[in-house]
Amino acid sequence: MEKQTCHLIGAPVDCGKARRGCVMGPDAFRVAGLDLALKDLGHEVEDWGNLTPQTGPEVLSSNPAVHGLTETIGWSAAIREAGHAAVKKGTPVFLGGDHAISLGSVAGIADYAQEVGRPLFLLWLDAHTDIHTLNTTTTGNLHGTPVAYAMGLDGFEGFAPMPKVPGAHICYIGLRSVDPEERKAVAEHGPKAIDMRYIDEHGIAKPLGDFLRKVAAMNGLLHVSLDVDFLDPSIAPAVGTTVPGGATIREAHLAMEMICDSGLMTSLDLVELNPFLDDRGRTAEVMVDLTASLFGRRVFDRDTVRI
Ligand code: 6HN
Ligand code: MN
Ligand code: MN
Ligand code: MN
Repeated sequence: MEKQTCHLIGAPVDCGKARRGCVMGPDAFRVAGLDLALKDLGHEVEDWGNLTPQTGPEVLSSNPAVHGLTETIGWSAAIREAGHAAVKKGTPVFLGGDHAISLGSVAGIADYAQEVGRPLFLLWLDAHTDIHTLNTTTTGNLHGTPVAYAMGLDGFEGFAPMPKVPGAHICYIGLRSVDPEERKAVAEHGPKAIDMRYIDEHGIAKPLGDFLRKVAAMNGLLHVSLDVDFLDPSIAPAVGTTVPGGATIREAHLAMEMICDSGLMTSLDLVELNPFLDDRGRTAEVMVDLTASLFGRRVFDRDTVRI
């Protein structure tokens, strides 16, 4: 792959759910050697350090379950601004933090996509659909909402409006925990939803390849959002929302290798790593290895492999 300038943006957001620990995520990625892995591949790395949230007036939701709203809005604004600045210079890599960081990261990239007149596509690698609105969430955990916000669904009062990403430009892979209201939203708004059963039956290459071809055909920008719980908990225990039956290490690497080969990815989120739950850093290391595959690490080039 062409050499990139990777802009590491630490977003230690921990208010998108009740269980604490993602605040340590950005530093765990650093300790696990993310910058060195990227430099070893010949890329340039600029580490922006960790952002802090903007401050603003208190915002209350009419849904009493919702918590951490004002802080999450402040984080979104800060991450959006940084993401927008970074994507003009290179490839932003947002280091979460819980998945609420994507309320900001996707908005910042969408602002840029609108400026350059290109469509934005989202590849959401996750056990969950994260498509609740502030009105449908029953846990009140805002890390379960960024896809709905990106699509422009109602119920995000208090958040700055963002350029909409149409459902047809969104592809989920890895799904295995979807709430009833989310099921309805997916059916109605039309993201492509690849669940684990589909992967069991057909593998990951076919649906991912189809989506990447569509992004290429439309000259799209591609934002990849990688939630730790996309992976099976046996290989990635350090996440608060483990769901059994996730992607294997090879399914995940194959996805990264295919995305890399496509040359389409323009920004990346690494989210939901909770180092407090990790087993001697192994989840952080798996995430760094996957990121390395995404940025070109290979066993062999495809033309060296002889069959
Ligand atoms: N994540 N649907 C559940 C909820 O609380 O709304 C889980 C959300 C998980 C969020 O994967 O980033
Ligand atoms: Mn998620
Ligand atoms: Mn998830
Ligand atoms: Mn829910």
